[in-house]
Amino acid sequence: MDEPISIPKNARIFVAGRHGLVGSAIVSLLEREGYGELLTPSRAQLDLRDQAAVDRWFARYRPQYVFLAAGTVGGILANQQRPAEFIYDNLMIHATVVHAAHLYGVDKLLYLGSSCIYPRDCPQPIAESSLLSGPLEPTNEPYAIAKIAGIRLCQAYRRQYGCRFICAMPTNLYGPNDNFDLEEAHVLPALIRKFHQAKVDGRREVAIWGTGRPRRELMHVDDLARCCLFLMRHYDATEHINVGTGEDLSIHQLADLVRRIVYPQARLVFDPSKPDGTPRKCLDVRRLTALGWRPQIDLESGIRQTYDWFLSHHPAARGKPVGASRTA
Ligand code: GFB
Repeated sequence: MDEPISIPKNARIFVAGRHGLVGSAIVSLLEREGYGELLTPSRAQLDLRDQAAVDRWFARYRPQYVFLAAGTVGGILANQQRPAEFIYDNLMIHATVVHAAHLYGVDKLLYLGSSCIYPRDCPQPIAESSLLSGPLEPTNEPYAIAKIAGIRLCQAYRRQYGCRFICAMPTNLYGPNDNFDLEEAHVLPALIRKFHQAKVDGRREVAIWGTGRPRRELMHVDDLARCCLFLMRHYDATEHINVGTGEDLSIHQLADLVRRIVYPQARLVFDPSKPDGTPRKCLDVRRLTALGWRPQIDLESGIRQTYDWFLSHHPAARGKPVGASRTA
């Protein structure tokens, strides 16, 4: 393990993407840990795609640590419908923040990618070394290319300027503050909302996109937040590092688990006109576990907790319309 760094409680820490699933979990964790100088500009206060604005902001606030969790994100359909936004926004956000972090001498930056950076058909579980070893999954290629560019960006700044920029690749995530919009969401929030709505409407059938055969690994975002802080303290290497549970299940099994938790009387109906996406995505997490880190939240408890959050916080649970997906 690398020599741990101690981040002072009064360090100025920039969490980019504080309103998104990941950024909000990192902010909550840092607050619980007693960090008092968090910098969390909203999208309206700072457009992270604008280099001049980002430079001015860094010059003024001088962050010492950066968690780069901002981006345009979404599930399989959103990726297919808005490829230009997914590649442009993410390329720009990574570039402006990484460049400013170098210009203004940030002590350490953690960049968050995604497990979709890996080739569609690579050996499972997916080792870090599989990066760029084959063609990508077409449903999210623009997003994946932006995320791969982000890794290479951090590595290039590290090599040329000696910046302490590190890269973590989380698996599919879920938890409080997720996007529950049915067109935009990832599978788990979409399933929670669909089963809930069917229960409210008294409908028995719930539509599951695709064949149900693809396999996914899911991790609770609070585990990811803990891991991000752990990596900020303990990891300082060029190579990106996978973050996951190392366990996956089929979409059919996942839908059945959500059914049991939300609406046991429901029946699953598969809709093969919708895309399956990549057949399997399960990360090899041996590099992370060798550092001594393990997730704490099992999938069933995580889904129960997320459903409780949905019921108490989300307008859709009360039948109101829901909003947008950009996390910056
Ligand atoms: O989570 P998801 O949208 O994205 O879909 P990916 C995962 C699987 O769940 C696919 C199925 O096989 C979907 O067809 N699925 C079943 C559903 N019912 C639903 C539903 O109601 N909504 C959704 N969304 N899916 C994303 C990438 O891929 O993963 C992103 O597109 C990102 O770029 C993210 O990398 C982590 O896992 O296929």
